Amino acid sequence: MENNTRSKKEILDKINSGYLLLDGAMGTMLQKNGLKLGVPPESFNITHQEIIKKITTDYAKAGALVLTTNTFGANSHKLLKSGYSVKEIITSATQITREVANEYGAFVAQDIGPIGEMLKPVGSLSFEDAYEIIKEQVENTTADIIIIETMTDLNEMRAAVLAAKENTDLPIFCMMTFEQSEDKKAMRTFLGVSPSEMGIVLESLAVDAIGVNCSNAPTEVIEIIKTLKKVTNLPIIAKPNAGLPNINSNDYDLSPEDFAEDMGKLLDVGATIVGGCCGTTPLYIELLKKELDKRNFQKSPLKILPPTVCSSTKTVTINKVCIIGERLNPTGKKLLKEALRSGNTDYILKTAVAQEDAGADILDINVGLPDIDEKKVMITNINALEGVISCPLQIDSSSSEVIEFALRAYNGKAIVNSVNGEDKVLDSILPIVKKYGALVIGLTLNEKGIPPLAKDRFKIAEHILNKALSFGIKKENVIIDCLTLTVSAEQKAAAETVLAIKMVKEKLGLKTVLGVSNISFGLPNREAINSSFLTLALNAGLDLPIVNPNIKSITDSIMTYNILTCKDENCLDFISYSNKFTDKIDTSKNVLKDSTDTKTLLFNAVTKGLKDEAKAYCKELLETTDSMKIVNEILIPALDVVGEQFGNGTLFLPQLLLSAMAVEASFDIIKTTIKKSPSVKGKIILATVKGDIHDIGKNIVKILLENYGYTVIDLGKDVDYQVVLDAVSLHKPFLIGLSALMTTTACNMKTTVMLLKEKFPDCKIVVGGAVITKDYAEKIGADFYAKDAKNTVDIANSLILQNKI
Ligand code: THG
Repeated sequence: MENNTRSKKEILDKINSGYLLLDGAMGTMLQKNGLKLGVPPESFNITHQEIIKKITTDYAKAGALVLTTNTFGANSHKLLKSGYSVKEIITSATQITREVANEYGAFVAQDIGPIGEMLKPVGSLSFEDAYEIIKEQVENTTADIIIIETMTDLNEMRAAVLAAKENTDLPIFCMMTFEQSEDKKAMRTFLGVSPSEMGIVLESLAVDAIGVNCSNAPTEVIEIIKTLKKVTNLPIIAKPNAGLPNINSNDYDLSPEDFAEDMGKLLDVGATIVGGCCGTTPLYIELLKKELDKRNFQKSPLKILPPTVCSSTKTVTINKVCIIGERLNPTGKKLLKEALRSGNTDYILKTAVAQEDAGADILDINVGLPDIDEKKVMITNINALEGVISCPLQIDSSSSEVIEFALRAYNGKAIVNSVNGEDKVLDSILPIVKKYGALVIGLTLNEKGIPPLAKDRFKIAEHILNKALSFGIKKENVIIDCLTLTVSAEQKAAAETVLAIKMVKEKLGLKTVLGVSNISFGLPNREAINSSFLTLALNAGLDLPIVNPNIKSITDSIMTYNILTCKDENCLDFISYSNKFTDKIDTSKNVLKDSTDTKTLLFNAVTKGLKDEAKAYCKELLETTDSMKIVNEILIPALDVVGEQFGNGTLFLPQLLLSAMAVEASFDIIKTTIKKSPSVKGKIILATVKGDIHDIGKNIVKILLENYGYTVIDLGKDVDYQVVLDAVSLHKPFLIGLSALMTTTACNMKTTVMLLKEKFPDCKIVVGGAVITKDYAEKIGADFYAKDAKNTVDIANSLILQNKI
């Protein structure tokens, strides 16, 4: 076969100078062409090549200039039981698409969809596992473009991008799928990623085009395109569905005409690479082509992007003074040193949560100790921190190896703290900063030390900036530290630091950072000195003070500075900050009061997802408090708070799981101390449905039911339909509870309910889990929907009561 790979330059020129039309949905077309449920769509590349060729040809005839291979699920995980290898599927699919592309002058895009198994902490795959799976898909590619689409996990997207970048030279197009939060306020992916974080991280990784696919109808994704347009200069892709599927007709609710017209609205707000996802047949693409032909392409002017950092769920724009928390740094901290050496992650998490709660915008993390495996400890802690806090991180290490691994592991856009002006250091760290698209702090010192005068520190800043630019790092990603000296040793130095900040701001236009607390080493009453120095530095233009945010006077100064300089519009940040703390301040010490009430501490440990803490407080409480009181008055209400935040989109799946694990750990302690009440009430069967490996919710329900006197037969997780049926005929329970945590397995719950009702028409079924709603429960024919564990107990109790009457 002729294999005319097209040049990257040709494709990039094309997307920079005009619209590019993608094709429509392969999946729904295959269903129309006889693909049966349960058969992997990729098998058609071998068994029904003529169908694939026909669909691809129809899209080419409709005008699509990019033809996508039928390889959405062609990874070793999804193909495991298919009998086909990744290589044979991809080779065959690409060959078919290439034949059509050659005939119509189109490009071939190799399609990559989600692996089908979640990454940690929600699932079981590690980042490097995901990388290897995708590497296998791309390493021998003969396509012209790599398309990564329908992703919901930014980390899986990052793994895919790195696999594609490190193993091919092809242009990379990235799309994620968003859904509307329950309160309709924002679009986020299933794992809480908003378009802003997606845009910032993928812009940092320097992919070639980004956007949204699937999700919903064109008009529903307008806001996503607008947000992406704000955070990136990359070409924007829109590949939405033909509306919603119509349950009765197997069609989608937007006509090809309406689809094309609505796509025009996405072109209006800046999308330039367009196509269709579910439900878009060749006719949709043909009409979309007409819409494109009507328009004159206009290239958007390049915007200067504001400096931003982000975690996977929170973006921090450095357009006001932002607080960097200094406390995850072992210097001078005995307890933290011990925690790092002994692997006591909970202590570190607690320190992080306290800083975030106190108002930190970004957290610095430094784990450097002489006798420690710094790389391993850094990564363990980054992963743990990502689960419980949403602040972006600043990675502080003197080892370039640690920095590279940390940036690879970090699911966001981080700051690297720090490089200095020595060429040796700049040459080793800046390429890493560039590769992962991080921000970097440059210290104004070099092999000769810290220059005493501001003008000489300014020269080093200039040198660092020029070096960074020469490595392709964008100016807005360079931050300068004019360096704090200890005032007790160098009394005149403070004024030079302040002057240097002024010069860097005015002449280089760069953001500045400063370790404020260094000023007061060796003197009494340090807070007073820190506070004054902070004020001087802010006045000179300091953007990023590194401070202890738990000292209220310091955080107050920064928050009020933002008001007085009009950076906190309508004082909104200040008001929410102040409201949060009005009743928590210990005025005698002017610090945030650490609650000493064990009940509050346990409650907080659960809502923050701190497992070991929860366990310890639970143990302590059990000495004075009845176990059911702990469950009903602390653990369940804490889970309710977390559940509510999950529902309204302010907290995301990884945190939900951590909180559930904290409750599970508390239950383990409680179980050891109570005599179970004799099981008198009746039997209940519990199962997490087929395909779902998340059984934390179900385990909590089980323990609670047992504590209320029910006999629970626990069938475990990923339970096959037949196993549930057999157990029901054997045990004859009065209630069956089914749980599902993933959207992808909710349909297996439907099948389980259907089969149960078929065989045991009188059985009573209660369903629950993160993705299950009351509507869904009704729709699939369950008898009850339980919004949480306690609710399941209430349902069981009311059934027993009814049976008695
Ligand atoms: N510039 C940049 N990064 C930095 C610094 C800087 N990182 C480290 C440091 N300086 C900023 N961080 C700290 C952290 C702790 C303290 C001061 C600055 C500190 N620690 C107390 C001590 O050592 O006595 C302990 C206080 C406690 O227990 O909380 O003062 O300049 N780019």
